[in-house]
Amino acid sequence: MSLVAVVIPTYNEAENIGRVLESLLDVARRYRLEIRVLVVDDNSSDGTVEIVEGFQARSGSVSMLRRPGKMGLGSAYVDGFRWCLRNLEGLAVVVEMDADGSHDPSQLPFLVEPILNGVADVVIGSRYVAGGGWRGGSLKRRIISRGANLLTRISTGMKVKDATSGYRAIAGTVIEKVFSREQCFESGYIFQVETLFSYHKLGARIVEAPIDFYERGGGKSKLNFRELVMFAEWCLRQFFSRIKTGFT
Ligand SMILES: Nc1nc2c(ncn2[C@@H]2O[C@H](COP(=O)(O)OP(=O)(O)O)[C@@H](O)[C@H]2O)c(=O)[nH]1
Ligand SMILES: [Mg+2]
Repeated sequence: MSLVAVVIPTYNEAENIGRVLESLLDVARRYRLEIRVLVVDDNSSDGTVEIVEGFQARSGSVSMLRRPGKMGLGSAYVDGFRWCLRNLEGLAVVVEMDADGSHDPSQLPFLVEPILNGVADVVIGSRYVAGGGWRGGSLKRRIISRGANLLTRISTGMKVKDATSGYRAIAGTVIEKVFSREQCFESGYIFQVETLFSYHKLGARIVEAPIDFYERGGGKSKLNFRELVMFAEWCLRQFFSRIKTGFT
């Protein structure tokens, strides 16, 4: 069991996806990782699909799951994970990664290694542990990220420093336990925190590895005010349900 699946959701990422796929395949070659990249695209209209198809024609390591319209980051991951469970054999690790150049493919081996070595079940690429950090990015984005992490800590009680990071590796066994059931997950950005909390409650060994987090290459962020409200609502609901159960 050594297959590493990398799931990348895309919505209009034509300016970035080519570079990300190129360097992922290069890193896999250099580190001799058996890799399968799955792009989950929500009917991008900017040429993203055609670029990914170009890679598919050249490499057996790239696949694409196409959905009819923009259905949210979380739901793209759920469909992507279920695709991996159905289609890939020997799935050791699943990596989540953005398509916009914020996550550096050359750091992927450090996220995957602790899982392949059997010392962790979930590895978060973290901006908030020693050695990690923002490389660019506006003050507003940094404040939103810090605020979201603070809310997460208060509402879930998890000690994780970067619970909202979208660059993470998860053991295939954990993915199977959590996503082979017909359970519903949040469709938006809160998915990252919600799923981390599920892994935590399962008793998964969660560790953080430092990453450099870059400003997106080109194109626009899809994080909007509505997503932030949904994030805060989820945290509040979680907080009150923990009060009811006496913070057990
Ligand atoms: N398939 C799909 N991908 C999405 C959706 N929303 C965001 N993404 C992708 O998720 C990743 C993170 O989104 P981004 O806009 O960079 O969020 P930010 O990093 O928080 O600004 C990028 O690769 C986006 O293209 C969606 O509704 N569907
Ligand atoms: Mg981004």
